[in-house]
Amino acid sequence: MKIHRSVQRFAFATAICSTVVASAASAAELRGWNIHVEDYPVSIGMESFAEDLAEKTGGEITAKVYHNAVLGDQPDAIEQLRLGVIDFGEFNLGPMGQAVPEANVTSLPFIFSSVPEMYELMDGAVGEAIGEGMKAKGIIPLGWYGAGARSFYNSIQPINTPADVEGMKVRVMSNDLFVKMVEAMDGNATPMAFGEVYQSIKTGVVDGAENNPPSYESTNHYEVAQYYSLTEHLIIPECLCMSLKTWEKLTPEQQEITMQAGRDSALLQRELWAEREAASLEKVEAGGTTVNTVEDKAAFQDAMTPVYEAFLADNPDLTDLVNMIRSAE
Ligand code: BDP
Repeated sequence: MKIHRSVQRFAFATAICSTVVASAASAAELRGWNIHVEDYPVSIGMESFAEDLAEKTGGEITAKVYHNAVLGDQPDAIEQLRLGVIDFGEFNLGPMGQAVPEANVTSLPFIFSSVPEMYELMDGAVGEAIGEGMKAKGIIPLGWYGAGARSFYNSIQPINTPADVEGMKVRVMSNDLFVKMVEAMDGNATPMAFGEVYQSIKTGVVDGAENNPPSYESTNHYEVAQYYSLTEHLIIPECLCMSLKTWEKLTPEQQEITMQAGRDSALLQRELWAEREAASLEKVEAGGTTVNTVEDKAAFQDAMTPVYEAFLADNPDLTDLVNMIRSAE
């Protein structure tokens, strides 16, 4: 019911905006997409963004965050954002890569050497280049959120070498690059919606998946896949973004407030992220997960050579961006 009412309200406000003046945006309650549970660092960041917007615009802009992917799965939500059906959302640059080629560079395995390096580069020229690519596709980045490093987990055995992935059925996010990544280790990759993974592992449709500790924990995947191996093969940034269609309805002053609120919420989220990561690892270990470190990460990095070769052959214009990241100190 609530969703319907706000859709109607939004449609009404949109109609006014297009015929009267930009400030009519104040009549709409913005709809925000989020895939995570309510107490997740991303969710808390988004709620603080919504509160900030309302407060700093004196109630001219109000926003509601819809958690738990109730507004749809991530690839669909990105399309809806571009269409302006969803006003804002927090997205992983993995699924974003389908629409924004520049975002794909961050989905290359081991491209960032650490999470602090990722933040530094995203806050600088790399983030700017990716942001330009997003804008060209109708998406305005407001703040770069963090999602730590993703590692493999499964119900069969600890992973120590790429050969341990051979023949394993692994769920990946929707993006060809992740299929290629798993195939480079002779595993079988299945792209699948986040919300379907628990049941799929439980019923043996897949043997496991890969994600950061907070997502592995918050989804309870650790209950059904009790080997978590710290391969840390992907460090993919996330983005609090607004639809260009919504953005264009804001006054310059409202845009400035929105941008600042987005940046501030990212700083909060990054802080909360570090705490949650430690707490999640503790929780899954207490819940019976065996966590193993991976001594020979270079073996996994070497296995990714064909992924890079294919990517650069398909996207020669992204070579500079890839090199900009790889050459960072
Ligand atoms: C989480 C990301 C979320 C992705 C999810 C996934 O925060 O955006 O949808 O992984 O694996 O870490 O689908």
